Amino acid sequence: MTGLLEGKNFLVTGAANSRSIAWSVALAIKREGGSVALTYQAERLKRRVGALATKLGGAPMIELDVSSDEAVRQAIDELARTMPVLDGMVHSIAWAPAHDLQGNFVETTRDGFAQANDISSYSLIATAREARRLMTRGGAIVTMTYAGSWRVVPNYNVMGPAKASLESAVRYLAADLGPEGIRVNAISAGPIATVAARTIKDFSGMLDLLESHTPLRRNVTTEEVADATVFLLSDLSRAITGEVVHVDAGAHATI
Ligand code: 0WE
Repeated sequence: MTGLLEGKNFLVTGAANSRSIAWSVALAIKREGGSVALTYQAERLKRRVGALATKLGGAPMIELDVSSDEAVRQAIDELARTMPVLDGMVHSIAWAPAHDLQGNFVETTRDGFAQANDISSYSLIATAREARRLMTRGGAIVTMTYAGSWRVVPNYNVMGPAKASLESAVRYLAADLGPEGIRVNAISAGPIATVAARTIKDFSGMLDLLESHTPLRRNVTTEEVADATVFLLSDLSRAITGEVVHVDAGAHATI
């Protein structure tokens, strides 16, 4: 049995805990025979990500603060020591200040807007620019987005424009990096009760509603998002780039 990602090297960002989408992605890459390096945001998260890296059989761990160009450059330099050639990167990072994820969108703060775009969208550009240096035999970049980019989801607020910006960046990066054999795609996942999401007001009410209104009459799991990510990282998707794939039990078509 050979896996879809046999002999390939991947950088997976955003695995903060065992409920993170990125953690399921790391497990799925490993299952398909790929090698994984994990990033952690800062020293205070190193132990938690370290436990995940151990479960992956001792995956390399790299500190990555996406808010600094210099830190991103250094992180990829460090990655090059264990993975001189990279075949793909998974970007699973988003953040906005909690006060901008509730109330009226019209009250969105200038600073919250800037931070949401910096951490949730510009970070894809910055990491792609540096990762590209190691993607010398081509490869694939996959990021995570959400339908709040194109339809109004109560309380998603400032993250909506940030995800719209991210999806647009996917298309521009796909155009830029396509000639060197690097594909860039996004997965638009349905809502999942990750640690970050569970802090959100009325999140479980949204999951309940979807359960009765999606075509598949259910919500999605991180494992299902991970399997679609494996597809976009693998040669099975070799002619797909600049695309946003919905992994949402069909919600985009009906809700
Ligand atoms: O992109 C997201 C959420 C990302 C996120 C979550 C938090 C919570 C803690 C970004 N920033 C923060 N900042 C915090 O302080 N999702 C797709 C999940 C999500 O978040 C929502 C949703 C859904 C779905 C917020 C409101 C409404 C729906």
